[in-house]
Amino acid sequence: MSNEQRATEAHYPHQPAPDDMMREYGCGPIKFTGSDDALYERHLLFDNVVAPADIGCREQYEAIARAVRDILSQRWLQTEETYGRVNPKRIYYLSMEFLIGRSLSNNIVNLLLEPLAKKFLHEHKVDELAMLAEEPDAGLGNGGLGRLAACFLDSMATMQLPGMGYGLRYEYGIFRQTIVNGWQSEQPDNWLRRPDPWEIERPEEAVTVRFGCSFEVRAGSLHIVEGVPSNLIGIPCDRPVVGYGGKTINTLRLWASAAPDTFDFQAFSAGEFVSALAERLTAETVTRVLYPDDSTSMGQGLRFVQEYFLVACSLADLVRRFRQGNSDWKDLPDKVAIQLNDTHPSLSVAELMRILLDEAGLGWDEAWDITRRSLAYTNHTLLPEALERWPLRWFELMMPRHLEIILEIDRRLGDEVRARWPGDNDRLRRISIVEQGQQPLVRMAHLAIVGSHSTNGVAAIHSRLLRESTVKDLADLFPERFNNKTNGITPRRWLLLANPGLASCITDAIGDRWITDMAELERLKPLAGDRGFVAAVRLAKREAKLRFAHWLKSSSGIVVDTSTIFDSQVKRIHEYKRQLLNGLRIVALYHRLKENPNMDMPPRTFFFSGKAAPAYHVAKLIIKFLNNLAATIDGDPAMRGRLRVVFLPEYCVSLAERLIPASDVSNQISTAGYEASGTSNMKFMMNGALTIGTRDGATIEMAEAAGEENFFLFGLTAEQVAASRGWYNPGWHYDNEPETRAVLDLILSGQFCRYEPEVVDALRNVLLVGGDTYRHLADLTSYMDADLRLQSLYGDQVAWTGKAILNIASSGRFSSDRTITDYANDIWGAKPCPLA
Ligand code: 26V
Repeated sequence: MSNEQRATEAHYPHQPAPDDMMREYGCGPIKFTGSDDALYERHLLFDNVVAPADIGCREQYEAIARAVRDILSQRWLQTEETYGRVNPKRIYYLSMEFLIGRSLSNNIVNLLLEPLAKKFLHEHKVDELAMLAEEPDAGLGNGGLGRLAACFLDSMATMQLPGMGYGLRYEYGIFRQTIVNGWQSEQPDNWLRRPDPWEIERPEEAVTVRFGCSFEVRAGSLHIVEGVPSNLIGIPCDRPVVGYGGKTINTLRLWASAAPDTFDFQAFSAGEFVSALAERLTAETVTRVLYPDDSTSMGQGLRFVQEYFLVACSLADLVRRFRQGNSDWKDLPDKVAIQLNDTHPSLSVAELMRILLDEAGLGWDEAWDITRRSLAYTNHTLLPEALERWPLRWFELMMPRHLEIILEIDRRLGDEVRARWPGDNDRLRRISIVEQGQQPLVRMAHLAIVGSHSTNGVAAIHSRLLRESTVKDLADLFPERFNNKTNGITPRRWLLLANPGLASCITDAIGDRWITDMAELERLKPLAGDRGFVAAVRLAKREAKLRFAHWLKSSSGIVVDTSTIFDSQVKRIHEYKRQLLNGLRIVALYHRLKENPNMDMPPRTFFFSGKAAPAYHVAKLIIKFLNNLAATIDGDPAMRGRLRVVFLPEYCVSLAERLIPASDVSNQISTAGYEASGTSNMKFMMNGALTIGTRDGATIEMAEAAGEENFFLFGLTAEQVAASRGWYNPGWHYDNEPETRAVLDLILSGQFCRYEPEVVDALRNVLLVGGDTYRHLADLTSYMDADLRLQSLYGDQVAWTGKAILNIASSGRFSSDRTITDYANDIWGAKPCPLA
């Protein structure tokens, strides 16, 4: 039996025989088996009209994806039909971002079709990797927040929860990144250039969104035409969300914007016909592109329109669905839970109030009670610059009725504060929804907290800081609303699919129940000292490294040595995430090797990957520095076989799926108190990497679960960072720590930036002159200490792998199934609704 066969059979010991499967999926005459390929061939011929001789990978991909869609479509319909009949409490996850990645292999795995699909591909001589690579990543998100939304959808479907995602169908997802002379360059991500087999457009369920003004696009930006009301149409584009086991298939509904079809072309002359078409284009610009900046919101009117568009379409849609099965508005909170993914959809508070007041005709108190009990809000960041505040003026122009409602909410909030803290005007000012000033602003987090029944952070430390500092006044007023829900990731995509070698190792040891019950992984703990299991896990890591190295070489020509430690940091580039601190560590190691060429140090390969917001200059500078560092080290013969730095362009879900399983070391080194949770930290842990990191976000809970002795923790705590705010001086570290000084001297000498003095100046500014806001220098020494501990442990592969196994075994808590269970029980009050 080949390894491949073993792996797939080990995954799915209960795989039904093909005929059973046809019955189980209710697919009637449709067949998708190794022997009958009618479905595939029909799609090849009829969808693309290609002769067999001219079929390329893209046609193969489309035909296979459509065949898989055929298989799931009846089940998809049955899911919605069941929800309509049973009328359970439904969960609506509203998010401006869903970072989905590819769907074909995920859907095949979740439908338990993998063994059949493999056989089929083999028989049809399909080059599997090339075929799968034809599917573009659906990059409808910036990073953690969007990927979390996608993991949550997977968990809800797998747990048979009646959950639906609502988002926007961006024509252009997160920009594509290339590196030119070390600098990031951005290209548009035209991911829908080719037909997308996963998308079902449903024009019959379109909704109308009303604005108090009109819009026109001039010189590439959206301008408001005051006082002329206008409409936009939201067209649903649905995508299937296949739960593991293929039982429940939920829906992700993405809205595409368009102009209303009522435009009377007859009434216009030929010249105006063209301008009328231009108006259609303006309407379509609303969902044209994802905003690529995840840390500043000010001044982007189009973003504001996008947010309102998402809210208005989604609430109209879910209210319609509610009304189909229910007659009393009072029942809304018992039938509907709306989760707001950050403040981006927090206009929902005002929109739901508007619907209940103006359309349902309820009184304020009843409408307010229903609104609050239906909505819940998740906060994902404490960075003040990322907390949304929108000019009140925009509300006035675009949605005057909503503004009226918000001001009334604010007035009542003020009454409550005055009653509890008479005369405390400072508190009143801090707490109110409208921030007074030259240009009054609406604080969206305040609106979301006041207008919902639950506010949660995404890791214990983050939820505490949120309560104790960021929105302390609101937490004092409504303490019972605040709670924590530590993030999680789906083990289907991030272990079963991304790391088949490790997955089958685990299944061989403890069976396959872990796939849907990650607490099972605890049973691996006793095996951390088992020679056979240690050897199997080592082998799986070696295979994953080889697989990655092979892909890297074939796709980019870069050759890496798999016998070196693969040490990775992959995430958005942000100062607080401190890719620069990692760079300083590498310079320190380089310096040590230069000073002492015979030093005993295990050879390392450092991987970086991540995108910088196009307007975030320091983040782009960090990318440049890392690339320069990579080039200098590459060009130094003395470093050959000892140190290597690789910056992988175009970080995306698919790249993460390749690199994470291959990594030995995970860097989670944010300035403590800044990373709300992190989720790549969990992906690395689940894939058997050891973490070197700070006590921040969910990394704290991961170390607790695995035992601190199985982690490499270092650096200031969040309390120490906060306490040093008044007196921190990076110069002290330069003056008093010889290695810190040597590292900075090397960088400032221009060693890594020859003929680029502006890069050196900018780095000096970030690290020294500008005060080193993110404490790079304060943490460098303890980072180097942790790194030494790590190096020495790596020398003992059995001990290293033992710790990796303890990490894997403790990673069950960080499954998004656990997170979703907690949301369902504590916030939503929702239960599974299995199909008959
Ligand atoms: C803010 C803005 C401002 C307006 C322009 C577009 C935009 C897009 C995103 C954001 C908020 C970003 C917040 C965020 O991504 N937080 C991350 O959430 C992850 C999931 O909870 C968490 O693991 C990360 O630690 C946290 O940084």
